[in-house]
Amino acid sequence: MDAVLVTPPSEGRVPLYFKKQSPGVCFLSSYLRENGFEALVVDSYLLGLKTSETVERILDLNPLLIGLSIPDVASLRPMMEIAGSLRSSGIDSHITVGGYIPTVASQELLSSFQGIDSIIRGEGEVPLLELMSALKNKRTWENVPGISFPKGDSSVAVPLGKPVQDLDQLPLMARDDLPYVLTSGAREADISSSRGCYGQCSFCCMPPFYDASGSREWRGRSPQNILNEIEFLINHYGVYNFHFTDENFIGDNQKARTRAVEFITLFEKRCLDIQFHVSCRADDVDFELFQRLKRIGLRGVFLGLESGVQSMLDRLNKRITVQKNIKALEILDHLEIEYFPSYIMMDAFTTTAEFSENLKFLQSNNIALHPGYILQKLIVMPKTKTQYMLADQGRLLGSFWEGYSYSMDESMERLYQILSIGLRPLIDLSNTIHEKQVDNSLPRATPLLMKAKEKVSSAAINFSSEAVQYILDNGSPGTDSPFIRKLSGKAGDFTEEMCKLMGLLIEVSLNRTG
Ligand code: B12
Ligand code: SF4
Repeated sequence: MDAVLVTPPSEGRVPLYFKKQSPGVCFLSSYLRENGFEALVVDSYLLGLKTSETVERILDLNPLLIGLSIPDVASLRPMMEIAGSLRSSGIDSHITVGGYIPTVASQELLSSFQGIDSIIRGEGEVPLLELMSALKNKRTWENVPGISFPKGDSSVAVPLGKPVQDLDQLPLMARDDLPYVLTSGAREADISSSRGCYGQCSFCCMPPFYDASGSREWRGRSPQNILNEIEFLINHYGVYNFHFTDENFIGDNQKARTRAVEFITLFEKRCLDIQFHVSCRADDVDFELFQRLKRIGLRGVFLGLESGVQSMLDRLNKRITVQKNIKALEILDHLEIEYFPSYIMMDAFTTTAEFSENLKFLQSNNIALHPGYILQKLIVMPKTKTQYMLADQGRLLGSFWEGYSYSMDESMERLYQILSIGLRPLIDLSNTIHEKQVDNSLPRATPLLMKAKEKVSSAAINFSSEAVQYILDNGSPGTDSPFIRKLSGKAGDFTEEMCKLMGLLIEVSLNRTG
């Protein structure tokens, strides 16, 4: 075997809806294959392999090159263990790492990550192929653009090459694990149709990743190239449900808008019976565009709302107004397109008044959101503007290796504790509904189910509003005070009622399919 590309094992249980292929390593694998090399993905995250099982698989394959993908900080420890075990087993393959973390933090990794030979920064296709060719032909690899490697007490970083401009030049991502996804995982195929993001949101890891990769510019595959992939997936795997994983499926510049319109026109002509989901910013939502997208199969939108409070949107550098967020919601509601908002309820500076305003925004816009979102604290990702801002203000806690954090003001901390206890039953219930939709024991979207979701969401919002009002009026109660017990009791009773309804729904849908 020439190359094995590995995704990190998960330390906890992976929910069904996360059991998907990893587009990054699948692109790398197909790019190497297209250029004449044998390449295989060992997707430990998807297949639920433990660290030791991952190491065994790699050792069995005994490849010339091992590529470890590290998308987030939590994956660092398992990947270090894998590299360490491989080395102590005596394997002499070249071990390289790539992905978001190695790209933005190559220095940190090289100074502490024993056992690896190199890091490939940025988008990996071209440099990985060059590295692979050099190893196979026993040439020097130390001059591959975008590679970093340890040298003596320090390290070398070869300047980046240009990222691939025309994404149509890349082969379609490898689909070896798609049958597993369709039978035992998310039951839909992920498609990556663009790269780059024009946003500058301070909390997001995309700007630092694309900056360190050589270009932030939005680049989209052509509509015909996407259609080819979808037809291939229908014909070979019988899949009709798709999820576009792009940061922004629509994009903001003229080129991107033109692609969206051409995409719609092409799919209108083909009349495929498909369903798909996309992600975008609220200011990408345009009535006419989304009306046409719905007609060709758009069923849901992952919408980057982030907040319903202007002061928070400004702090997050979202560069959008609350009115624009509302407008997007009105359009999607009007078109009856389901949406899943990305929402940040709290950052280091959120006040109880802002939290309360955020809840009112959710309530007044009838946002049926997963109750877990109410506990959504801003996560500090390494090398983001947020990390630097918190450090400047002396508010940053934790470290690169264990993950960063911060403390909020006392009343917000107390509120967070209360809500963590009180919302738990509603969160568990929502997770169960979601899992049952993915494994098909509940229908994906029926009016009754939408109603149930709305009820859960509004119960969670009411519960949270009561808690925040109590704190505003009386100060923070202890976690075992009568007030908290009353609130938890209410949530518990409500959950019981909803569980009965869910049981009924499951029976109805089983009878329908049975
Ligand atoms: C699809 C997706 C998933 C899929 C696939 C995951 C994966 N590893 O690809 C699933 C559903 C499994 C998933 C799960 C999770 N995800 Co996710 N996911 C995404 C999403 C939407 C798209 C990623 C993608 O396909 N990009 C396109 C490909 C082409 O780019 P790429 O993966 O970066 O790969 C390129 C380069 O990085 C490089 N590269 C990557 N790996 C390697 C390896 C080597 C050896 C080399 C040389 C190069 C290289 O080359 C690739 C090709 O050019 C992003 C958000 C986004 N829009 O980017 C979030 C995102 C990556 N996920 C994120 C998170 C937090 C998670 C979870 C922790 C969620 C959770 N709560 O459990 C898990 C962790 C999973 C894991 N350990 O892999 C965060 C990561 C944040 C961070 N950096 O800290 C992101 C950025 C979302 C966000 N904004 O918060 N995710
Ligand atoms: S949050 Fe969305 S719009 Fe903002 S930078 Fe990240 S991907 Fe871009």
